[in-house]
Amino acid sequence: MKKLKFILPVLALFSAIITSCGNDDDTTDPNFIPARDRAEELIASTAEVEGYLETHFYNYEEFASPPADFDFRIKFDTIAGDNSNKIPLMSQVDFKMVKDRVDSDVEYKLYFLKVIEGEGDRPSFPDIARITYEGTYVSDEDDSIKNKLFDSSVSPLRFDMTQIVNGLQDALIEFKAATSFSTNPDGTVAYEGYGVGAVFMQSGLGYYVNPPPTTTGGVPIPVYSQLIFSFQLLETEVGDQDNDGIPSVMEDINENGLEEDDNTDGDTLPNYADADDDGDGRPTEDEIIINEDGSITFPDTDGDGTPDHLDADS
Ligand SMILES: [Ca+2]
Ligand SMILES: [Ca+2]
Ligand SMILES: [Ca+2]
Ligand SMILES: [Ca+2]
Repeated sequence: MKKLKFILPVLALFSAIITSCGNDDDTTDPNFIPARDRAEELIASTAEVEGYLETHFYNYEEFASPPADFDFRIKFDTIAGDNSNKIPLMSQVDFKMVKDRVDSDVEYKLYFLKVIEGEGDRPSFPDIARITYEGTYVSDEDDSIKNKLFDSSVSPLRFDMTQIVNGLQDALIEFKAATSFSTNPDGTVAYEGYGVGAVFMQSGLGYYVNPPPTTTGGVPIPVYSQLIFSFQLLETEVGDQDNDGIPSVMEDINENGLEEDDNTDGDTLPNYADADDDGDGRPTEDEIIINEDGSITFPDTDGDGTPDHLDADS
């Protein structure tokens, strides 16, 4: 029985796992250094991630026979000394191929560790997730800063998955949330059946040249750092970021699992963030019909095969 108590959840306002919208191309700055080629960096960063996986292990023995006070959190350590016979992460991870969000020709082998898949609902990529997490970075350039903690929360925080680092978004959809939770008389929340995992991402799926500013007590993250997140996936809700009545997962028009590259009217807002998807001045919510059972009907008034909310002349 996997059960854990948490203090009352709070809303995440400031957290390093939120991606910044930095500008890689400020060529007016005299000190401007062009960002490294993403395809070349892919090779170096993958080697660094794989080097970590070969030389580190996690507390799999604790998960196999949990001590009475076990907190079901993943801990990593180096395979050395007393631990030299431990099974390396490389033998225990899964991987999948995921696309770079900037250069669609670049594809990453994203490694993730599925310790406990979870038994509740599986989030879609643009959903809302409540998680606990620990984020560290790996940097080969300075051994003294290898595997540094930069952000964590043992209290559950609620995140819009479209706003967090891409590699974490890609990993969370491989897990399931808790089956149930209950509030104890002392105000703590107990979850059951939640997912526990980790992801080991190349910098291109993390911050690349735009690490978040240092938060109080945190350490600055070097550019091009590989990131590791371990997490517990506790709750998930369907995301409708633009509140137009269409769940964001249904606004992935090209069905490629990315929310940011679908933009019917070609304005500055992708469809999942655009309350008037075709730019015809009629809000999307007025061009669809939400039925009593929650299903959505998409009228096609002019019968041209394009539903009204994506049709600028209808
Ligand atoms: Ca929407
Ligand atoms: Ca898409
Ligand atoms: Ca929309
Ligand atoms: Ca229309």
